[in-house]
Amino acid sequence: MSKPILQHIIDSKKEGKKLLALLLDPDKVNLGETDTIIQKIKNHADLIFVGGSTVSHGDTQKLVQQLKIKTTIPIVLFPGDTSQITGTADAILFLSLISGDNPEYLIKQQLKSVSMLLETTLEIIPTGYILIEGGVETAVQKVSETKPIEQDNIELISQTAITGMYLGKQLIYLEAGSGATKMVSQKIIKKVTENISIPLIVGGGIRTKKQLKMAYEAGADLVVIGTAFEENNLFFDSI
Ligand code: 1GP
Repeated sequence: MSKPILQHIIDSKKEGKKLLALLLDPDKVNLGETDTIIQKIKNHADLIFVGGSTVSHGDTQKLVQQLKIKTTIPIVLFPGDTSQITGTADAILFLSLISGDNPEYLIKQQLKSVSMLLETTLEIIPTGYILIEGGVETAVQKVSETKPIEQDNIELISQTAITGMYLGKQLIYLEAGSGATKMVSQKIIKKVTENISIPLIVGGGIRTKKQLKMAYEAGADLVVIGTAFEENNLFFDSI
């Protein structure tokens, strides 16, 4: 992929091509397994997201370095904390948790990261991150100390997404949380895509081929899969 990653996502949306990202949590990946992981996903995943709510810089850096040696699939940081920033990746989702009111995740972590980012060539992708209730209390809820928006509050979810777009975010990410028992509903995805013109990422609790299809059909441009692959590394073969 020679063009910048955001442009690739925008172009794919225009062409109606749906994208898939594998999320790897450095806490859960054994570095010896990276060859196998790449083998299992290479014909399926368009992007690899790396990040987690609690991982350290060292773990993230080692995993990204290993992946860069083994694959040309772009590596996008999906950091839970500034400490996870490493310049060896290709891009970073510069997240702002716009569904919550915790200044730490709205602006402070971002500000703390700037001196590090200035030292890298990472492509920086401004992303409005919206936490949706996913059936269980997920790590991101605990760490960010913010409440997710209830799934039936579609109007608020939609208006939050529009607010993110008006603030200049280039992507909106609807997140049910890793390991969610309930994915973001089709109704929500549909309503949000109808109201924003920027690409939409959906993740959290998508564990079957049927759910993946449901997310795409409702309008998701990019779907993120983490837990389903952790539990079954043949997951991508089934899609
Ligand atoms: C989490 O959206 C991602 O940030 C993926 O969630 O682990 O439930 O697939 P899962």
